[in-house]
Amino acid sequence: MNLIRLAAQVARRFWIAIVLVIMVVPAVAASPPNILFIYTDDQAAWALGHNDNSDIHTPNLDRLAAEGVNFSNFLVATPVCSPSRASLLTGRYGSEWGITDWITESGGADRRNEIDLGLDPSANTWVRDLANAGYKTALLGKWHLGTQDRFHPTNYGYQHFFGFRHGEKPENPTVEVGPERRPFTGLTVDVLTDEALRLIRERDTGSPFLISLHYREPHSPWKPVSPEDEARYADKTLTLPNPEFPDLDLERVTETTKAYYAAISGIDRNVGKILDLLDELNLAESTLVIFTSDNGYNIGHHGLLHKGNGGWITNAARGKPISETVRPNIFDTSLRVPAIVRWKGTLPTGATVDRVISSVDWYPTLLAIAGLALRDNQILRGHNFLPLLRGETTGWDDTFYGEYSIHHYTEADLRAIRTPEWKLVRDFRRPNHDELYDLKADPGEMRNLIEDPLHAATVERLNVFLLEHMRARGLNSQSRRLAPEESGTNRVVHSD
Ligand SMILES: [Ca+2]
Repeated sequence: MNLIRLAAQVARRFWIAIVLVIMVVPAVAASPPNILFIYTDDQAAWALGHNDNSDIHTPNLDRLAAEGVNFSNFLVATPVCSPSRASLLTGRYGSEWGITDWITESGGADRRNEIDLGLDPSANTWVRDLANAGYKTALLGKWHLGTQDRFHPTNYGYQHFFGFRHGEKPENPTVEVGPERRPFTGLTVDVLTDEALRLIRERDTGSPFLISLHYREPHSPWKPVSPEDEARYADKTLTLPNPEFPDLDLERVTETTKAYYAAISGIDRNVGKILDLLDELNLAESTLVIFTSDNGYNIGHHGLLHKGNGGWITNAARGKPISETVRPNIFDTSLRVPAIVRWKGTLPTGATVDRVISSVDWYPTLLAIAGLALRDNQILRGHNFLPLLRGETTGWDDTFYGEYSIHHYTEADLRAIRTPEWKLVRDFRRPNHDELYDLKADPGEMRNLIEDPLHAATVERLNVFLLEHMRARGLNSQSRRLAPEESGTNRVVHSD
């Protein structure tokens, strides 16, 4: 009897212990998932089938969205490469690291020499946090946060680098592999995918992996693409965003859009290979797949071609240098990127989240997904959106802050505050270039209301809001870029 009573007591305590453990375990999977972070270059949210584009062929990405959570308002902090990538990795704004425009390898008539500029290697990155927690980490593809050795991706938490420190051609790339720079034959998008497939096949089964797959596509130049991807659009009549825009160069808009779509279909074809392999290896439920990009894009939107440093794609601008036609901007089309998160068996499927998310929100979210805590007193500008991924809808602030201090081609210091109703863009460098958009009545941002006396009080209110937002975070209204006399020297400019 005593033995039976003792056994019952032990069993009761055991179950109580089990219940307590369940209560204190964070609301993530028991073991951290593999993370496949697919990051394209210059990909607008509007250029995907599941985002209501019936012209483009993206069946694999559409499948990913159908099996995961799709964000319809995911914005990047700065609408060009390098500062956006800095915001992704550090959870802070590019200006805080002295990176406000895309980093150039060489100077020129209309751009500065920034070969010695890069992300501060002492910056906290979520990649390093994951590596320290036992993840096997790899970066495949484009880096663009400094070309000098001290800015090498392996100094920021990536254990394996197979890629290029700056841009690369769409075909026959030269890829840095360990100490070598090795020539490859074939399309760059295919070459990077082959390496991702190899890493997944040869993974260390005792550790979770992080593979950051940073495709160079669909960045210009778009061609060559594979014949099958090109053929899809050759004879297709496209729906153009705003063909009535005055003097729009419709021929160029059409040809550019076709090339852009073909490059994205090339990405889609490769994403399909990876999703198939995850299924084949039974890794779909233990691998979180993310698909997103570093900035949005315009092809005829607002009469522009390109991103935050877009230039007029009008007949009058044809043949003119960029410096004469560039239109610095922080339009939603330049900011809004695709964002899909799939975690089979853990997150909802086929869900769409329309809350406003920023690229600075990735850092705390990825740590939460991996079950890791932030450092004490760590400065981060973003917030953990894992609750939104799980379907929770309360407690999220939709205020968005964006910045772009352009200094190649032209100069402007754009700072924006965006609420669900309004967007105010201030240009702290150029007088009379501020903008106000009524996002409810004019989501396409076609009517700048900054001079409308009816909205003077709104401008004033938003301006106070913007300045307070910046002041509270110590953010600058001016760029921290290299002065002209410093170009080409060995100085790295920090924000402190
Ligand atoms: Ca980019």
